[in-house]
Amino acid sequence: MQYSRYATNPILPGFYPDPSICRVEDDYYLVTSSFAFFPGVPIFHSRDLRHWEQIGHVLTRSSQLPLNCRRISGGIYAPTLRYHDGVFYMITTNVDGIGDFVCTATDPRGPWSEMHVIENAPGIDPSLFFDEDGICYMCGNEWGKGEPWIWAAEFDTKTFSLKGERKRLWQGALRNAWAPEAPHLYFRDGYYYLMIAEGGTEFFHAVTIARSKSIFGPYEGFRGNPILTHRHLGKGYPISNTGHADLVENRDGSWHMVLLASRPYGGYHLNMGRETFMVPVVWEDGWPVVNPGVGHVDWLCPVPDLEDWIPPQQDEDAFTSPVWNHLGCPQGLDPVTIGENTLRIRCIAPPLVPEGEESEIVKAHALGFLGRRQQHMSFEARVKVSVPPEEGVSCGLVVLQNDFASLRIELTRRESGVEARAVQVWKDGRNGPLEEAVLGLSAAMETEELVIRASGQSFALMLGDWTVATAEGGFMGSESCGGFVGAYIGLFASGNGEDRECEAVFTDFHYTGIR
Ligand code: 6LW
Repeated sequence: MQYSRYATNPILPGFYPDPSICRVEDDYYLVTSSFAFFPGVPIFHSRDLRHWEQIGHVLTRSSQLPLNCRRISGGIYAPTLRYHDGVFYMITTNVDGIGDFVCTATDPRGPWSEMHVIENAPGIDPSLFFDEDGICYMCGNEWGKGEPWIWAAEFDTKTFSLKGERKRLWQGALRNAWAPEAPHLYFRDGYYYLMIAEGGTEFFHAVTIARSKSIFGPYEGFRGNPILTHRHLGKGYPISNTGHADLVENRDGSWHMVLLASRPYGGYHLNMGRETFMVPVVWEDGWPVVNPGVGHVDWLCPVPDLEDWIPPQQDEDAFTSPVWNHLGCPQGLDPVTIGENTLRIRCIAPPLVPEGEESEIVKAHALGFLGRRQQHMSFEARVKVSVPPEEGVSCGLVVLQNDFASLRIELTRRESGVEARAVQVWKDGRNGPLEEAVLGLSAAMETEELVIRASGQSFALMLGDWTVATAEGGFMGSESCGGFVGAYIGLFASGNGEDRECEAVFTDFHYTGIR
């Protein structure tokens, strides 16, 4: 490959799994999963495959994103993004009782349409494919009941419904395949290609492919499958879990693949969850070769010599930046009021972490939380916060993998004054009881600078320059606490069981990542 330019992997660091990409002339667009975070389905733009700008989200209204889930890893699974005849189509699954649906837009920056729910479309990971004659097909997976299959059917883009029967296409390259999912269809040189993921989204993840002369098959699996996996590289390899991929053809006829992978650190700990990576692809004898000459995903990804493009600068520390997310969809009175440099969070009832076994964190919909992804193994996050005058309320800074794994530094108003506490929440094993431990205590002022500093898995929970406690962070890896998300750095306030009118006020937030 003769390229002299490189993109740096991961192209989207932090929890950005299940990427899907499409190109319109010189512009590339990419979406990822978002689970129970709101707004949902972040969307990115690039013109050179090296720099990516988040241009917003697809699901920005509560009507598009009903989240009734009781877990952070519910909600929105794997979206696919496609463009046809002036219209962008985003198809995805809301696993909280909605199923597969499509939203459309003529401008990827929005507005996006309301959701069009698709009847009779089982499974997850739906995908659309527009054939050369303009006919659209939908494919997805059937998994869970009986044998797993990838299916496809003609899809009516006017009524957003399946036309005719669903046909079974392929069961994957592996005998007794585990989790054939993430199907995407492509057409090239007289063949329909069906690319999927197999092996499950963890260590055994892999990308496999089959092809057929006819869209509904029969599909012939590639003898060289899997075309990509890192499972043979062992758990010490710094890029793990490669899978769930999508292909894009560049203007010059070359191809790239975007995919999810994880970066374990400090042991086999995947705190940042699944991130978006990219690799070049060439076609040999009618089949794809991923990263030719290398055979796996690398830190650098050669890209075509596209015109230099610098995305508009965004201040990600400003609370108005699209990097910030709610947890659960705010309904009715939103406790979070966002100004550019000031964030106010009302001290509503639910504590940040549930006391019982069952998660309440997402059920609360309007939890007093706003967060952004942890994107680096080593980082520092700092924020100034003023604790409200009512006794019993808390506010603070948290690194949160899910409601069973977090580290936080918080201020609590007591009768005797303000107390700072460093707290760890964890479960002993995935099914063990929920534990909460106060790692350190300190007297504090009404307004403090809260700091979380991570040097790899060594975390310090601080008041300004004073370390209240330290902790090892490996317990926040998604491989041990389960689920599909990655760590967030969040600001929160709580009435600790009582709805209060008062608000915590946050200013001067700074996140600094150390690569
Ligand atoms: C997604 C599935 C998967 O729907 O994990 O990596 C699921 N693969 O394709 C959640 O991200």
